[in-house]
Amino acid sequence: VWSKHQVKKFEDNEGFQQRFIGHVETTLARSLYNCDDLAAYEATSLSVRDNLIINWNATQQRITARDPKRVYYLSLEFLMGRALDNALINMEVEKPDGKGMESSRALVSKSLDDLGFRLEDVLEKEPDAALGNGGLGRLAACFVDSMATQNIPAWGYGLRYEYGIFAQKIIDGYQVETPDYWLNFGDPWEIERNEIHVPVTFYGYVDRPSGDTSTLAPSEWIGGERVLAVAYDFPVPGYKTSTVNNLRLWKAKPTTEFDFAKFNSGDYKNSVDQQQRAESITAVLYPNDNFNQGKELRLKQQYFWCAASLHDIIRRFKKSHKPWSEFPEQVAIQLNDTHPTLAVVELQRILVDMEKLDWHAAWDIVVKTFSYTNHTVMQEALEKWPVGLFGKLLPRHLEIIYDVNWFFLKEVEKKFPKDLGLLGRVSIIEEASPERQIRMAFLAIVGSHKVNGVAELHSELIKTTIFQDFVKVYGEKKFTNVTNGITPRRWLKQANPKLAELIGQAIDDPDENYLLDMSRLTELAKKADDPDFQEKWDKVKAANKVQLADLIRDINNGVDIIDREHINNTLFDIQVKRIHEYKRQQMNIFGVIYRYLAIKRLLKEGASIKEVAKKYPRKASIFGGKSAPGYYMAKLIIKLINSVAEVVNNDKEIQDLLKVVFIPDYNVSKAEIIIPASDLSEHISTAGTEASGTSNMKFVMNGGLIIGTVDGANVEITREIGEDNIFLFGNLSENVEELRYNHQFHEAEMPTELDVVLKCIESGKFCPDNASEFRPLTDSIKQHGDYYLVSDDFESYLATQELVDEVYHGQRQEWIKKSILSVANVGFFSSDRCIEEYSETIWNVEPVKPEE
Ligand code: 26W
Repeated sequence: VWSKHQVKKFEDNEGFQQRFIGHVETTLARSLYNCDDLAAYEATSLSVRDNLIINWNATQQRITARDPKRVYYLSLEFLMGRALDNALINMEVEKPDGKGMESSRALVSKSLDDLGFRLEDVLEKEPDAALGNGGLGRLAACFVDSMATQNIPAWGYGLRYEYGIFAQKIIDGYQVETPDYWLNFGDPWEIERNEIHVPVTFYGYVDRPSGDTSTLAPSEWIGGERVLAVAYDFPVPGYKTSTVNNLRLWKAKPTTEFDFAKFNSGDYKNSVDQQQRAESITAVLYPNDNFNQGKELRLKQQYFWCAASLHDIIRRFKKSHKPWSEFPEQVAIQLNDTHPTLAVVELQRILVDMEKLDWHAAWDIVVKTFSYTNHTVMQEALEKWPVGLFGKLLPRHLEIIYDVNWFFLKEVEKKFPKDLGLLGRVSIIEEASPERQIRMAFLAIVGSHKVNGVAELHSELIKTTIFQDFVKVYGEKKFTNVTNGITPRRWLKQANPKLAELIGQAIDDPDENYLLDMSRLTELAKKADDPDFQEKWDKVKAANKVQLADLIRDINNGVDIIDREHINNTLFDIQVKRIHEYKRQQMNIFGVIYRYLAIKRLLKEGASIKEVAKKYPRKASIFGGKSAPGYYMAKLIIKLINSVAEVVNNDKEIQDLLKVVFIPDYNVSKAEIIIPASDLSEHISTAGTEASGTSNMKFVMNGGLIIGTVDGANVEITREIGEDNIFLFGNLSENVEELRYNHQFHEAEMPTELDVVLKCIESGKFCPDNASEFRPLTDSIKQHGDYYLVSDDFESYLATQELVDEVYHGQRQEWIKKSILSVANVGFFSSDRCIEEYSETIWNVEPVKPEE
């Protein structure tokens, strides 16, 4: 009887249109006659969501029934971007001829057309879900896509920030932050689950009811402040599968409990205020990338999220009535950096205090459950919490950490009896002044069975630098590598549909099954020398460059910066990523200044523009990225880029040979336009500082070539695509320490090229009103030890850029061949490969496939 009443998915034009109109007229309470693109976006999303929810339910039921081991990916950031186009691509409907399935995108596009809307315009109405800073958050988004695609029973857990990463405006060349209130029109993709709410406690004190004084005995934490965590679910559809996984984000709400003590004392206002404060916990994403500020509210966010997520995970585990000892066979929890490390402590607290397990039995379960991914070696990014602040907010957790540390150090002492220095170095508690600090990375290592870095070089580096002593204690085996990857669905198919289609034709896979097995791209290599194919390849790139030129024109109030006539003859040289001194955008803009001055000098010496163009052919230098609001030097770099753009772009004498563009508010949806349009992209961090990088992979997957240092995943990209197809330069990471040491103790030795550039900046050429504006940037190199080694790498950077020009302008067919061969060998960097590696070597989980 019930099956008759089952909700049905839309399967054809008519079905979609019925749903769409239904949502317009009832859910949105509008009529089709006053339905604008925004309403059409909402109604389309709700219609698509209906289908996803049906598959979501089926997926969850299947998993409950089979009860396999599940993965929980804990990340404080999920940089999802837009959902609709991705859902349309991933979700399948039956082909009109009834022979098999196809992506629903064409169907929905056609249906919308009939109703008088253009899908492209409708898609543009969706705001980005920008709940992340950069690499780490986007990696989490790629991973949930791949886990769904591979039918891994996996949930993501995070926070539902009201404000994502700020929107960046550029005013007079300076970054200005404005709030990203992304939920303004409501979010059709979220399912509010008011019935799933978890109380979370802070502050208070610890009591031991047994009268036992040992902190190892079950204890009771009598909390002070209490808030509720309410679940919001976001469906995560896999590609060419009916699996729909879940991303659960928590929102903080006041409890319905009321502080009667305050109320009765007449302090009604304060009582309400305190409740209001609850919501501030999930109000805003911290906008720091690779920098630890140590704010109490951030610790509150972390505990709020870990406590709610663990409660949820344990509730689900308890449904299967298995003994606690089997918890690690049912549950794998991945810590995305140290941000969720409190979950380790919370699980131990639940097992000891609530479930009354023996301390050591509990700890054994904890360690088997967790694993930790490190994403950075930068000292200033490593999380540490002062014990005072921590103990006030989480008194019982502090006790547990001390006990964990005590047993850990005892173990170390047994193994290395005479090494007192070692004990101090590996202690989870740092004896620092003015106050002791908890080293979260060390806690994460001790509380996990596996620790991984995100690219081979990085994974080696953590073993020899920040975690060296832990290798001594635990041995090599605990430390492993899983090189990052990206989802080819979003970063090839969605961002670059023309290239995806051309590839499908070339390798005789029109249904684009290669997006599930990127090793099949190697078949492209056969075509690398085929002039017809090269021409088609080049045409796709040219079309994508036109789209980027359109975006740049729109940003510039409708005025073109890049000469339309010469787009396919202009090298698009792109660096888009968070602005950070270690990523060296300053070196890039110094290179641009050098080029500009060189062009000017040749002209002055009487060369014709044609002659100049031989040495310095057309180039557009394109930048984008946000700076942390409090990061002074990064903001100054943004200002310098904009100031240089102002001078260069308005210099008539150089006749469009060089253009400089800063694209404001770089985000996922802008990346989807920018990345497919690159000829060359820059990944030029000081060797040893960029853990992996993931945009490098995205650019290569879209047929762009790379100029880069021997750092992060650039190393493996080189190995996969071949060293002929990448432009590497600069010092190696093993020499960085010595080079830095030399800078400290010797007079700065400036290469003449850099000297010319720095002097020009200091002359006030780019800031006539305030000639010393950029002094901090030039001083950091000349006076303050050049920590990021710009002076050591600048000459080889310039020389390599010259080589780039020669190949791009002098041997275009060679260039295109390199581009094709790169894509042919980029398969390794699919995040599907990452998820396979995590599943096999860290999580020990298997797919749960839907029945065919
Ligand atoms: C505590 C402040 C803070 C905030 C964010 C510290 C550290 C972070 C992140 C771990 C920084 C980050 O996003 N790291 C990047 O992670 C990417 C995914 O693994 C790598 O590709 C990048 O190289 C790395 O910088």
